[in-house]
Amino acid sequence: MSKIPTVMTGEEIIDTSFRKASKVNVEDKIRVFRLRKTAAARISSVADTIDTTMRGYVSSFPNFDAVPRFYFELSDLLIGVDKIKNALGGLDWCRKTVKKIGDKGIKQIKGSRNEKFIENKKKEVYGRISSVVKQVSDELLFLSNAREKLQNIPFIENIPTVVVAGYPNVGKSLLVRKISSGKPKIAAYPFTTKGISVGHFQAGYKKYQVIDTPGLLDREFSKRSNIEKQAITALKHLGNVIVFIIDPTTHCGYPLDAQLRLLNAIKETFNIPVIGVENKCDILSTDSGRLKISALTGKGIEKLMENILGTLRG
Ligand SMILES: Nc1nc2c(ncn2[C@@H]2O[C@H](COP(=O)(O)OP(=O)(O)O)[C@@H](O)[C@H]2O)c(=O)[nH]1
Ligand SMILES: [Mg+2]
Repeated sequence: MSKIPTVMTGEEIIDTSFRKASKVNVEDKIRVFRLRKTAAARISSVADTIDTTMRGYVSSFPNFDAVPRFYFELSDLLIGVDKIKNALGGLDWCRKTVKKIGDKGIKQIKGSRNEKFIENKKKEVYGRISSVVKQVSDELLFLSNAREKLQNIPFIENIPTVVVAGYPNVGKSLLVRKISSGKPKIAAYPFTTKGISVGHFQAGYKKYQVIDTPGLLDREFSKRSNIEKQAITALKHLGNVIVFIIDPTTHCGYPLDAQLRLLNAIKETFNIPVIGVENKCDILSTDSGRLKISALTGKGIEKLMENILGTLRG
């Protein structure tokens, strides 16, 4: 997906294209021919600029029929995919209509030797083009806002994905960092002020993705706002396995029973495998029978990875 360029307002598009066209001049020794050719070339320039600009906008927006599901869900939730499609359809209509008006005007001008007619016709065509562009002002404004929002949606790939969940401070970020080969990318997250972090790791020839979604799977569901609930729904389409981290030391600040309740809620909400692990085993190692790791020292991580890969490979 290409970066979406800044979307201009209708007025800006009109100004830019008319200003550019005003610099176009065509020479001819005969005055009326010079005026005629110049008027035609200017109209053609205006129509081309508008056509190119709007085409550029349309092609820079992602093809929502092909984006990863999670991206689609979030776009739909935050902006509305149909609304984007309709607005882009409006731009297509606009550039085609502008082209038609331009072509027709040029034809009429080319058949005339009357200076006054040529000048008036050019003015008329300019006026009609302006009004068509103004008709998509709302769409342009909408797309300009949509662009901002889309750029904040982390682009998550369609590859096997491990979602890391658990209460705050249990060690999620540290684990994501520990098991990612590169540095996890932190992307702005549209639902909370926290960043979502996305890391990758490789096993054999296959690439996997591990993500930490602070603010989403780290609290009881009943306390969720509507938008968070929908974001959690979007997560359902994303993850192939959830690693739920428990901090038995409770240094994280949350009692063990609350952590276990959240674990159960997540198991009930998601119908994908959930692996419950106890972190910070360098401080406290219980006899719970759950997998024990230390994201700090790396202890148990290898075992966890085996477990994750075993689950992903089914
Ligand atoms: N002793 C110890 N501390 C840990 C371990 N994992 C995380 N921590 C610490 O716990 C705190 C919270 O970790 P963080 O990864 O930010 O938790 P998150 O809020 O779940 O992402 C940090 O101070 C970490 O250094 C661990 O295995 N052992
Ligand atoms: Mg964190």
